[in-house]
Amino acid sequence: MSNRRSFIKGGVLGMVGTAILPKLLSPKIEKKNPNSNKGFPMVISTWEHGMPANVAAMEILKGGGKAIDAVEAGVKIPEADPESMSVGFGGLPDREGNVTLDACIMDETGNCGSVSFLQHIKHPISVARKVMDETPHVMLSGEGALQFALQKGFPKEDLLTEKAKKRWKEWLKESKYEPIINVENHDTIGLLALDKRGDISGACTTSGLSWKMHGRVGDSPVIGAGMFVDNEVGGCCATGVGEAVLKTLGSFLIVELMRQGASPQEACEEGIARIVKNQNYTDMQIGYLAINKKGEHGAYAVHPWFNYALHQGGKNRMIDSLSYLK
Ligand code: SD4
Repeated sequence: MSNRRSFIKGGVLGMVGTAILPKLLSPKIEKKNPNSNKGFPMVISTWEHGMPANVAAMEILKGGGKAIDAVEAGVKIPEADPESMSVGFGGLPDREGNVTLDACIMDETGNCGSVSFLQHIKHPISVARKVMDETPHVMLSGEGALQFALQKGFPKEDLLTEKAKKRWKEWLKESKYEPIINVENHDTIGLLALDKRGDISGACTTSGLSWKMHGRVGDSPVIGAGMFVDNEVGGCCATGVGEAVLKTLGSFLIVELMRQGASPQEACEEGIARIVKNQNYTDMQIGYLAINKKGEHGAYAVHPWFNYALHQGGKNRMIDSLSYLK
């Protein structure tokens, strides 16, 4: 534990360029990673809604399918589930009662697509996929993203369920906006997959922070913030208060740390260290998941009670993340 703390204090990137890095990132440190299961195919995703998402993604990988198809199929499960109140259909709305969605997807070639501030479409991840596959762009936002989705044949739907509406009405009584510490334990889904070929892809989709300002966009649709993949190195995704992730471009940072030799666990810890260094972290939760090409993974959060689903070695299970605050 003291090693982890001192690692965080020093900061991996602070060492880059000083030639200390290769020593710091020796295999000796990597062995301490409690999460260093190996092997692929694998799927990893945030929170409990990751369990059924992993199953859908693994179905594709087991049949020899591509990671990019697996990540899309996986996150569509919570997107369509009204009980998952922070993703897609049934997501909690903004202050004005609008469900606005953010999503991004990235494949093993570095291709990516994203939608932000999208309304009325149940599967923003599939719209993001179409942005990636069928346009020269990376991001479409708001009205333009909706127009594009409708042109592509996605149905226009009312995504505000009775249950979510009731919660919003309750909130309206006091209209108190505070960053949420994920007390509900079902949040943005970030999902990373490593297929049988050893290729990595990722997806991230959310209705964002509940009661947010209308028009607010979080980290989840921003490539490099909410999710990032570099097939030479690994992938990372984020959950939690998006502003903190955006300020540190967390997923890109973590993948770059792995490129420098950090294990996924070390890289996630440094990602969180960047946040707690400069931001008031006591009232916000952020969690990172990362994988590398070997099928090793890491997870770290500011607060305890971030958990994630790992499907690897024929077993799908929930794991509690390590955290900065104990
Ligand atoms: C956002 N990161 O919009 C998302 C929401 C989330 O825990 O993950 N909340 O900021």
